[in-house]
Amino acid sequence: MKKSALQTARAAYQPKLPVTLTGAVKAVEGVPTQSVADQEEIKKLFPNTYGLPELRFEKNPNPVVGKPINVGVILSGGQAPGGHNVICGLFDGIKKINKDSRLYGFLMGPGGLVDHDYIELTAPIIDEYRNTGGFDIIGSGRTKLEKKEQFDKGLEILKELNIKALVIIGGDDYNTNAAVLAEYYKSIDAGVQVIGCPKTIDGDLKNEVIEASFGFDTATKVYSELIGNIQRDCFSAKKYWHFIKLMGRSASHIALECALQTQPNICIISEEVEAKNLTLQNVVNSIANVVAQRAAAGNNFGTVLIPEGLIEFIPAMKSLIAELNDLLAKSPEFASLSAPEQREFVIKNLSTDNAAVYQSLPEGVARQLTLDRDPHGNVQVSLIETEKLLSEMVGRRLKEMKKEGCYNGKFSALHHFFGYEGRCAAPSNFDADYCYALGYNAACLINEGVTGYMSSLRNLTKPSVQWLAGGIPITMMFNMERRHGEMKPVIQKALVRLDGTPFRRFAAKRDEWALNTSYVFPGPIQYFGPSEVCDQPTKTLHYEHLDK
Ligand code: FBP
Repeated sequence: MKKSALQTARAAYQPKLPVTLTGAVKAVEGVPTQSVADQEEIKKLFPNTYGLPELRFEKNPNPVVGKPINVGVILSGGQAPGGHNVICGLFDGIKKINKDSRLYGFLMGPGGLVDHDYIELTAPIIDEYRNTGGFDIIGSGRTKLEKKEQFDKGLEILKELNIKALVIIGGDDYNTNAAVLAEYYKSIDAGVQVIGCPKTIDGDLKNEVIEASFGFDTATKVYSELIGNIQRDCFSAKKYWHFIKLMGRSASHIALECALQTQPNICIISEEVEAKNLTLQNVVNSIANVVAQRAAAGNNFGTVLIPEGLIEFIPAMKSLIAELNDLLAKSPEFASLSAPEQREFVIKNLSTDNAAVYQSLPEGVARQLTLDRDPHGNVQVSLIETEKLLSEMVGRRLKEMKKEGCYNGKFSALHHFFGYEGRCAAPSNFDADYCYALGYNAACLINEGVTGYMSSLRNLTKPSVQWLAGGIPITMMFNMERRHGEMKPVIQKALVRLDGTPFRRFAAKRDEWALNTSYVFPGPIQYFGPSEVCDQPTKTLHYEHLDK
């Protein structure tokens, strides 16, 4: 494939490892850990991998030469910038342990393990992908690894290739699967370690011990560039309201980070909508009020950021979606019905309140709510056109306000959805370094012989050489949640904290941003140049560190 000039220049970038990882390391054990909730239940489900200690790496003054080790790697879920560097770091890490170590990549996600689809990742292949965006080196997929038959089938190929450790790069769902797999392989003495790496542009795989998931930094920088460009256009033309939906299936971290970077007129935060028990109409009214106030000052333009997951956080909608999830999970016949029959089926089988909410929605949106769930039972919110739903309803509300004499402006809306534009961007310096170090660190965890751990780097607002490396038992992040109509142990998703500094900074400024036009235009990611332009972490990470 022909390379762009940037790709060629970027291939030469050498990610900066934390100092600790630049030589031989030894692991120092912390105290035994507990899951974040439902401890007794989770302990019972994970008898072999529950309660393990946190691990911190230190330099080892007495290194020993490691034995060659064969490792498998899987990319899973949505693409996130930096995935290739995790694999490059892992490759370099296992080669550093012993030059005869080998790396195998399972193709198109976890399904590749079950179907025995793989390639060996050799140095020439790895070198083609250093510091590039995308997951195309081995592809990704959303197959859920949860059944014993899948684990056993996977084990056949792992044994055949003499693979002693498997690295699963994924979000909360796939790291949940990694922990389940680690427990199973340990319980049958399979001799295969499983290590997870925190990936997702959504930024919702983080907690006290995992500071950030990779990809969030680059993706939010790309979206912020686009929002900035739109704001400059909107400020120049002064005639459109731009409704911009941003990816982030559940949490609003992406929307919040982009708001902090670009200072739009409005940004909705789903977690706040839920906490305040707002209805869809409340949200619409608040947007319409800002539109009216700006119109009164002669400004018939503006920007509204909408998190993709909003719909699931509106309490009435949440209850409707939860009931729909259960109903659809136990109604296989639903898929074969025609569209009108499906509507009738849903209305007939839902509780009265939820059926009323369902019927009150525009038909298109109601239908979008019943589309296929992903393999983890999640509604595919990226298919729901919330930006259009909101602008339509705002338009209607403004007409009423005109009649009431409290609005006298022009409202013309344009719609955007930013998601895929950022998921495969060339990783920022932060993500290039973070991902490479996550992969390299995973190799160190493998060398320690541990299983059921997530690769972890902390102190992320400091230059990468000062990051702290180690491993976190995945079961520590677990709680019990309802999935596909059943209670399951899963990694707790990190939602936007309304008491956290990132949200509080936004909340303190949003009224000013609503009425005054205070747009910021971040411009494109810079890979070369002064550190204050090239190496800044996200504002979210920066403000979260102020909370520590
Ligand atoms: P992950 O949680 O797997 O990282 O996916 C993130 C994401 O980009 C979400 O923001 C989005 O809702 C979803 O993937 C879309 O996935 P797909 O392209 O498979 O429909």
